[in-house]
Amino acid sequence: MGTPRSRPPHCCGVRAHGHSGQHVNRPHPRTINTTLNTDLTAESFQLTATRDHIALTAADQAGAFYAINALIQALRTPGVEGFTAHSTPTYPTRGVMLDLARHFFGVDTITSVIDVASAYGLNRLHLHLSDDQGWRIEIDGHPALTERASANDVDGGAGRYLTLADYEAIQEYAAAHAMIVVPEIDLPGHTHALQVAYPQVSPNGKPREPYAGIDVGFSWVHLTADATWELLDDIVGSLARTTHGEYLHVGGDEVKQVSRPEYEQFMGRLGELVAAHGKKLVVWQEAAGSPLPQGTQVQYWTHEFNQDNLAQLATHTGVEVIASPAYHTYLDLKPVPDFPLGLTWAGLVPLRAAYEWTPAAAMPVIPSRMITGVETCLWTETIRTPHDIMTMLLPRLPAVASVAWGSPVDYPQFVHAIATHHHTWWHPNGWTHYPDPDVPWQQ
Ligand code: TNX
Repeated sequence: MGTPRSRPPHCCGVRAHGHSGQHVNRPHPRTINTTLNTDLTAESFQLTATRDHIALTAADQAGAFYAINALIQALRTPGVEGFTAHSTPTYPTRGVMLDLARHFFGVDTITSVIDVASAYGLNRLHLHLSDDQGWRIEIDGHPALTERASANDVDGGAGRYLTLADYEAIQEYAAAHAMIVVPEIDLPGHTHALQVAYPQVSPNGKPREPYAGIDVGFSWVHLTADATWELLDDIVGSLARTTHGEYLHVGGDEVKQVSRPEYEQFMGRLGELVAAHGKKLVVWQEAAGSPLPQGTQVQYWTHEFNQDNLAQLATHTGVEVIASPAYHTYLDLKPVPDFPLGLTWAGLVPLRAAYEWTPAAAMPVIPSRMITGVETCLWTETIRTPHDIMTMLLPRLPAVASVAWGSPVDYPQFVHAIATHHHTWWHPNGWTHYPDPDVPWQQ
């Protein structure tokens, strides 16, 4: 039996022993014991296998899911006859964000992202469902939103949107993979598409044409009009009723033409509205400093803006921070300068940068006790196909996931495991990946 080590299921999460030569002599256990132990830390598991016996102990459904993933991974590894593995994630929130607004992707693509993310122990799927280019989710009582504001992508593609049936199917699929869905409606900026459908919520009330470019920061809703708040009440109400999880993300980023006091008042009122509909709030970092309800999660994404409002977080109690620093976690940024896909506004994100970082060091302005999550983001201005998605996610998503789990940091071992254990099951699933030169790919 190997020595127990704290490793996540995704990062070569097993300590193997045994050796079988040419013909793989996989374990043939006679018994399997499974135990639920609710005294263990949430989402954790312990796993031991010998030739005759497998013992699996999990804290909950998520822990059992991760244990079984680790077991399958070990059974796929030639030469392994026995192993032990146990793991507890460092951060309770471990997310992946997919932008459906710049380019729309349907249920099949979203479920394949769930397959990848859940295999690497991520437990949150954040869907960016509205932006200047499109509105991507059906809202009860407002067919105009999806009829008028969803029919284009960046570059003028066909767009489309998730019906409420699609949304329910995605949430059920996510739940079966120990993931929860957090929908995002971005407010008060990034709202050009909303104003195409409802010009009465725009600052000047004038009609608008669909937008297919990639500029940011040029749109915002009228911050105080009754028309704005009546519509937002319906939108938040519909999302709250149809979302299984406890969080709604309401954006708050890149609002450039509005004064800070007006902005903070708007975000405060939006927080109250979300709370009135029974949900907690996630907001981008710009909203820190606004009067936010207890339990709000603030998502950090850039060091390029003034951080004074973030410093105020230290005085808040009951507010948490999710780490999404662009130069480590934005997988829409190119891994190398001449990469055909992706943006470069925050520099490059090579594999090593996605792997070797800590939330505390990446966000020096945030007290580390406030950091409860890590989330990787895939914005889709330049991402047009499911293959593009996988090319950007693999192999960098496993790298960010290992930070979220708090796995032991060993880059040579990580790239070796990607080449030997991981790559072999990406292929049968049809998942493309960037052939990163740091990884000793086989065949
Ligand atoms: C910044 S991150 C944005 C998005 C862009 C992304 C591109 C954030 C809150 N806003 O609108 O799509 O950069 O990397």
